[in-house]
Amino acid sequence: MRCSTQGVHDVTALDGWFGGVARALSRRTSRRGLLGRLGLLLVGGAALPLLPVARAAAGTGRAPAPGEPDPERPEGDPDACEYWRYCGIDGFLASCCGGTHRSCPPGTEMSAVTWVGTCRNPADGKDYVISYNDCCGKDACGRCFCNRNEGDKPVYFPSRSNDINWCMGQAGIVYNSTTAIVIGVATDPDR
Ligand code: ABN
Repeated sequence: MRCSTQGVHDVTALDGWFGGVARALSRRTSRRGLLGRLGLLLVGGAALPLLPVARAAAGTGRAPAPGEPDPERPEGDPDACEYWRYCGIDGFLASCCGGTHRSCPPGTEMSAVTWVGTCRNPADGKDYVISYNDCCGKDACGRCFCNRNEGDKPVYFPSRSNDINWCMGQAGIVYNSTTAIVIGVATDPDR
């Protein structure tokens, strides 16, 4: 039996090593430590809604639907086709072409004749009459084409159609882009 003493030494050393590891582990995973970590997780979870990403949809508890104002910019973005005033538009947004949603780009002239639509402003829930005046006298802008057509009627009903080049009465007949100008609050004819 030559190897028995060696074997006993090995087992004792291994026992000692495992014992040390187990003690270190139990020191690090004490019940108090575990509770502390659980507490940290709970506090961290509760703080998540305070982060900027979660705050974007604050108040409603959800992301804004298309056409609804962004809580960060309730007045809307006049460069975006989804902007509330463009509900009945068919054309290139003047605001993307050097002008604004209310003014024509430099070098163009606003059409005198136009068509009007009615759009709801989601910021106050009111309906507004919008005049879609075309900007005339320069080549088609080609940027930010927007075709929403709410309330649009076929061209044989010209006063209710947005599919008409309203520059036709102007000296510069060439169509460039379109504005969206509020001309008043819409009143309900049934009231
Ligand atoms: N009113 C915008 C427009 C211009 C030219 C042709 C169609 C529509």
